[in-house]
Amino acid sequence: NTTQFPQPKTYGPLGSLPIIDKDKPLQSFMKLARELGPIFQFQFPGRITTFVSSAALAKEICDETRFDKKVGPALQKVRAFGGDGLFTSETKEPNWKKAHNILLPSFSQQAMKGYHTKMVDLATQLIQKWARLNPADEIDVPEDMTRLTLDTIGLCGFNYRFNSFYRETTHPFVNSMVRALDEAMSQTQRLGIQDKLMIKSKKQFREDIQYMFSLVDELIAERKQNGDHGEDDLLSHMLKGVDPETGASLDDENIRFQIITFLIAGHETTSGLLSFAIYFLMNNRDKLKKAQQEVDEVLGDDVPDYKQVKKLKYVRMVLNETLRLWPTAPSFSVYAKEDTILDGKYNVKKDDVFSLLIPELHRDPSVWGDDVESFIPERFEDLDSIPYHAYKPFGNGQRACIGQQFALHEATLVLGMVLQHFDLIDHEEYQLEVKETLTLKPDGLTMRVSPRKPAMSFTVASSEPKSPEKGA
Ligand code: FDE
Repeated sequence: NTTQFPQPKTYGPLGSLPIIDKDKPLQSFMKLARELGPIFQFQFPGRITTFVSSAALAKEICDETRFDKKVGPALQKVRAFGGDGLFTSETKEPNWKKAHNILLPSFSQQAMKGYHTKMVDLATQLIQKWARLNPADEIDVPEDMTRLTLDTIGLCGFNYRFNSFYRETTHPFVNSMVRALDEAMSQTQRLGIQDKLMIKSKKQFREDIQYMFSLVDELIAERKQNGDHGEDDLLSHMLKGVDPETGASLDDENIRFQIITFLIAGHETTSGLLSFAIYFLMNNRDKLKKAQQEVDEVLGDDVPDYKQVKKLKYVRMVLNETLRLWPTAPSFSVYAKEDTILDGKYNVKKDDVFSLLIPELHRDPSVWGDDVESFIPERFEDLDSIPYHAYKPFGNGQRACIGQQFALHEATLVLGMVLQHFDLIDHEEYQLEVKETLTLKPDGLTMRVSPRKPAMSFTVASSEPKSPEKGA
């Protein structure tokens, strides 16, 4: 039997592309899922993807014996600067497994203890910046969160300080990265002939990639030259690590791709997460109060240590619920390894591609109930009660996010400290607009803060450099 997948209207060689909002493709697909149901086929120019958005179907395409990660057209374009780094490599490329094995220990719980002090350093820079604002000053939330997360992955990963809080505008690396990501996304939406005409964008693309390579290559060269001074960061693991399976280590070109990969993956997604969390808390004052109570009990006036962050259970639940409603990496794709049958009725051919619409999966009423749009962190009180395939903000299986613990520790620390120090003021009655790049962000979210503690009452001793001795 051959049950057909539902499908929207098509327009000749353009397929169904004309019905998609170019600036908000993901939100267009979410809308289609609501019209056509939890599985539908979509005709792009020259290729077909089947979108999936129920827990039952997610369970099937997350079965790694039958499906494997697909590096789709967008990720293909990102390979121009991500190369065969973890995020953009095929599972069967030798460098995927090798780098996965070498880098896994860098993201263990044990490793997080080592990153904690550095994370506090940057969280403190954010708190101090906000503490010094005048009451009427407005904060561009995604912008400051991006400063924070970029600097955090830079410092924990490569002992490099982007010093974004000391800059009026974003670091040139970020400009290049954002422009290159944007161009990669746009290239996938252009038709062949259109794309050939974009000579200027292509030149910019090449220049941006060259700039990213040169900054990163310098970082690698510097570390090699100066030798190791006991740094225990990602870069030192990349340079020294050997794959326990094969005894092989990473070559310089792959290290370059990994660094760029971590800079991209480690900052866009986490800054979006923190920004959405602030949005949800501002709009759910009772949850905000509850989180603040926990923070006051657990942290008091302390600069959080590693163990205290682990005790911020409700803050962690706030982040989980934020990732349910707006998972900042909102979809991933798989291909069928062999012919198979889906849901007992759909014939699937080898290499057929499926994309999971994570925000829709996270709104499956059979799992989450009828109030799927409500922000209720209490859903995550007991993690074991959540069906494994109903919640996928960090992807699936062996190709799931290697940075999950890193991102959650960082975000819990930062949100905890923000709540410890400030009341959040929604001065404009912000209406949510979700902006789409490779990731999601609340577009144009601003707020004001009012300090909950007398100015400068918090200790910054652990991160402030000691002033030099007089006469020394
Ligand atoms: C990954 C990831 C994923 C999957 C994708 C696919 O499948 O395609 C997801 C979904 C994610 N990731 C998500 C997320 C969220 C957040 C917040 C994050 N994420 C964060 C982070 C940080 C860092 C550092 C990272 N992240 C990283 C990463 C990597 C490297 C990857 C790849 C892996 C493999 O091996 O493949 C990912 N991430 Fe994430």
